[in-house]
Amino acid sequence: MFSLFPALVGGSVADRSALRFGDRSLTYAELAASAQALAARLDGAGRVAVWATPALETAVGVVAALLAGVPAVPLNPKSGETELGHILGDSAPTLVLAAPGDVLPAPLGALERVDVVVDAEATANRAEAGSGAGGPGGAETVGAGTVTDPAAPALIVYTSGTTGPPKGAVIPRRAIAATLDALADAWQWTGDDVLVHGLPLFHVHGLIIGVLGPLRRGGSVRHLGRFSVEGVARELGAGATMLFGVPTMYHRLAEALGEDPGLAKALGGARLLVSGSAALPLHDHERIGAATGRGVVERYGMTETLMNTSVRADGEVRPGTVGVPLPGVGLRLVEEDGTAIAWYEADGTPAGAYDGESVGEIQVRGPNLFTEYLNRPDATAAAYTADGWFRTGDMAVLDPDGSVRIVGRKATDLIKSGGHKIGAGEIENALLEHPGVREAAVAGEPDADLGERVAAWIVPLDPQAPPSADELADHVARRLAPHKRPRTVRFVEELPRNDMGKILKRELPRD
Ligand code: MCA
Ligand code: AMP
Repeated sequence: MFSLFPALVGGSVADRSALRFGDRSLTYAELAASAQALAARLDGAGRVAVWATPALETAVGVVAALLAGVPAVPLNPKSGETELGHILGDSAPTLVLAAPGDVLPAPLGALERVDVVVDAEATANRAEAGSGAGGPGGAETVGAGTVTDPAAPALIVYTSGTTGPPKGAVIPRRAIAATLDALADAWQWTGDDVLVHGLPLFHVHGLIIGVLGPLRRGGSVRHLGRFSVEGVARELGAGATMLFGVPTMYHRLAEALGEDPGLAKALGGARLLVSGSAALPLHDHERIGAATGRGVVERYGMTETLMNTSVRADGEVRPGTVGVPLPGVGLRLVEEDGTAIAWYEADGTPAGAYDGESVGEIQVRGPNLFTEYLNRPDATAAAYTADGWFRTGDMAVLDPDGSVRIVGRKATDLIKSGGHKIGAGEIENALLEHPGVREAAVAGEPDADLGERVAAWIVPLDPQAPPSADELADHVARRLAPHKRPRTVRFVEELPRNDMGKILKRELPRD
């Protein structure tokens, strides 16, 4: 029997808090009742879109879809019309799940809407009366999460590439279970843990690791709605044991430490502080370590692979490393010509001799991997080597103890800003649609807060009357998403190009 949420259907933690968003919360019994009632409604639906606001309804909607065995497509509620249109056209959902009060934009108007009704009291009563689709300890009826194929698609998460619109990574149920169980092993993560975070719920980090993770363990998650230093301090001071965040969030915590002695105490009292989605800079590691006496554990993953490596809870935190391969994950470093220079079997055994310094691309395989890019067999094939390893595009060296040290990435046209992956090509295309833009180039620039920020170089159609930087930022935010907007815009007379006409991004003028 394959079950994604044994705690949800098992009834052993029925009265424990499962989810809390602001002042609204659900126990496991209440979540089971709400989600199973909705699952009954979704049974037999094709794919379902989820309007993934940082709210209780998103978590309940996704759990319901998983219980019903129906693939869910989380949508960024700030997606602009071009991005939303692409995702809806590509994934072709049959309906959209949203909270009752949510106002959905035009591209969603054509879809049937199903409101996610979360009423703790009503659902608990229904569970008691046995009139729902199955109580927490009851028989596994509609989509109890135990009967479907582990290889069946669970989620389709859109992720940017270097060019073109985002691709839908099809994540099977097996990958979710495998990655969460591997993290449980690495982090000694149990049902007693209470996780706090303020991550968005349309990415792997916030949704799979940060919501489905606690639910698989039978533990609790307290979501802040939106990240704030105060919210983190409050929850860690009130019983939360773990914090998940992107480096930008840890940077903001590090900045606030000087002014807030309570924050250092709260962070110091956590069992585990985990950072991921981008590299946590040494300076922030050091500031947090010095003020709290606690190291920040880094783990390394990707939408397509879920989690690959982590510093273990009982391991040593060494800034700059993302830890060792997780149980079940095979990992190797490969040079440009295809030679593997370091190799870890899925059981953690190192194979072959590594020279201790050569840089190679990280390639992985294991049960944590996605199945395919939806409707993109070409891109799926290109993502794998002939012998079945997934090419991450991340470049790394290994420390003597096998810890992975990421040193860069192959594609210069991928930007990681605030932990969001952003493709330069996608933004260039959006900028070129602006009537005042003749040519556009986009690249990442170092940013103390965001890690990298999106920068654009624009050749205006009319040099005497170029569009304003704000107008271009709004244009991108409206079409794609606010986090993809250029934060720096430079107007130039021409873009540096090679003989083939390709833009030489390294030669773009920087201040
Ligand atoms: C600003 N805003 C605008 C505009 N300018 N809206 C429209 N048009 C504009 N021109 C709005 C934004 O919508 C937002 O609204 C607010 O102003 C601030 O936006 P922004 O500056 O982008 O936000 P920020 O303060 O810089 O956000 C920092 C952040 C955020 C909180 C760290 O970047 C974040 O949540 N990052 C997490 C990304 C993540 O989860 N990555 C995981 C993917 P409002 O105020 O209403 O919000 S990686 C992954 O999943 C893999 C597997 C892994 O390894 O983890
Ligand atoms: P995404 O496609 O949004 O899931 O982002 C995946 C990418 O984030 C990886 O390929 C890495 O480049 C980066 N990443 C994730 N975690 C880490 C980390 N702990 N340190 C450095 N880079 C990371």
